[in-house]
Amino acid sequence: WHHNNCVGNREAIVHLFEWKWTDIAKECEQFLGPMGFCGVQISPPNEHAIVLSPRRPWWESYQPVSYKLTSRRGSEKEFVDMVERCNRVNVGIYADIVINHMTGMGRSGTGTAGSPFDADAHSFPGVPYSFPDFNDCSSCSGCCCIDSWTDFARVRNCRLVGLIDLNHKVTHVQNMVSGFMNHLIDIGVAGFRIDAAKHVWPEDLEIIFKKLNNLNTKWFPSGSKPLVYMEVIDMNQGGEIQANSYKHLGLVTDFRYCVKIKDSQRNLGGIPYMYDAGWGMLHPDDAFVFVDNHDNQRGHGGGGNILTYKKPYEYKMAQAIALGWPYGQPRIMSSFHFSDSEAGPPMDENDNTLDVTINADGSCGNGWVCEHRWKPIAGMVSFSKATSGEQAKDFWSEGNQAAWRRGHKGFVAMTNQGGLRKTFYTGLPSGQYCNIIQGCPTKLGCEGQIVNVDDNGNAMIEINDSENPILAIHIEGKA
Ligand code: ARE
Ligand code: CA
Repeated sequence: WHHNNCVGNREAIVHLFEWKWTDIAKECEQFLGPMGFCGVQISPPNEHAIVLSPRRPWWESYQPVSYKLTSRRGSEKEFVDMVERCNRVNVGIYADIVINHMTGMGRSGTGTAGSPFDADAHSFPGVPYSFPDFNDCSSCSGCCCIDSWTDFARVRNCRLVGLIDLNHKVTHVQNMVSGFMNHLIDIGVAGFRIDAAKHVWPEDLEIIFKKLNNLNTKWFPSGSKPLVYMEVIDMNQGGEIQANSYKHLGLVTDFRYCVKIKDSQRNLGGIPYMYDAGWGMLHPDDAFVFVDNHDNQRGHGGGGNILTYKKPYEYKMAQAIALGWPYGQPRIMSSFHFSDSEAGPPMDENDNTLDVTINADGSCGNGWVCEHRWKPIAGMVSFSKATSGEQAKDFWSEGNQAAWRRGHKGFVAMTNQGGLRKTFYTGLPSGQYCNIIQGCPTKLGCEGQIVNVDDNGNAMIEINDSENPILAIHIEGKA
């Protein structure tokens, strides 16, 4: 449950937040496969509630109604087609799954797949779940909500923001959840993000994970287990549940990394010191890391004060550090533009999610940000693939400038204070390399700056692009 199942040396997983399956299939073929992405984290694939007030917020997807694969993002048929087409171009699908709870109290009606439900009656015939499958309120206070973060029984048995809480000690629940996961595995997914894992007892998750099938051998080596990465928000608040208590079950999100990466972007000399065991951070080998996620980019999930697409200069540099400095399993956020933190994805007057359109310059239209297509970020994804497994060496920093190499596979430099002009040992074989921050080499040649590495592996490194003051070259990016 720790292996990322990436094909070859691919490393980066991109969260195509709220994208439709049809658009993801195209993106795998046209961009993600060729650029060296490992995979896509998709938004929850199963049936969820339809929320009309506020009008179709993004978070309705986190209110399950059944495990039928019809959601706002597409049908089961479209889902299967996406998984096949992405796998065919070596891009895995990592499904975000919501297994801690169903929808919230007060909601009833019909879900996105047409299943009736009534949360107050704990009735979900589409699974089916009924009263005995849920936690009662005996470990909770009057509200039955989570009103203490240090009482582990309340955190795990009571209702997260009013969402009715499944009891994973019930065999039927274990079977429904593992059955849902196995359905996805059999279709061909490579792994899972476990939403709200902190709210499920680790021993119950273990029972569920032990029931999982191996990955589909049409795409994966026989005996492969799905990757699981669990969402556990742990900011080292005294007495709260720790991310470390889930690491035996798979990778675990490290939200402290979001703070650390922001600090190191501000002060580049701090890059090698991001791992702070004293702050209770997960060891990098256990950590699932990101500059921002769909919650904290909009102040949900205890977030805020982190870097997002709204600060492009800082964001691109932080992302270059995240993909250039070896640390954990990296995920890249790909957003839709928002000002209202509740607002759902771009949609038409009938609430249908708009297509992701691609402009002539490779950027996205229709309200989609597509950070993953920003040249410095896409270039660094190719860097992460080319340098996978290589340690960082010869870290150099002076003032607010830094550089390092990745074995003999790649070299990065960046500056936060004007230009940089200096000779470095890059570790690379002699030749001409393309600064992939400005564009990867294509059939037409290198779009940006060319760097000449001499017979001794040295090169004159010059940075004078004030918008993207970063330079990165790697073994798969010869000019
Ligand atoms: C929505 C409404 C609520 C309403 C509820 C039920 O916003 O007002 O009560 O529906 O009707 C997302 C949104 C929620 C949304 C929910 C369901 O963020 O706003 O509620 O979907 O539609 C904790 C959890 C962590 C969780 C965050 C948000 O530990 O697991 O809260 N993150 C995941 C997802 C979210 C998603 C859910 C879980 C629910 O990534 O997108 O919610 O499936 C401290 C603690 C953290 C805590 C944090 C915030 O930092 O240490 O553990 O995170 O505070 O409380
Ligand atoms: Ca729970």
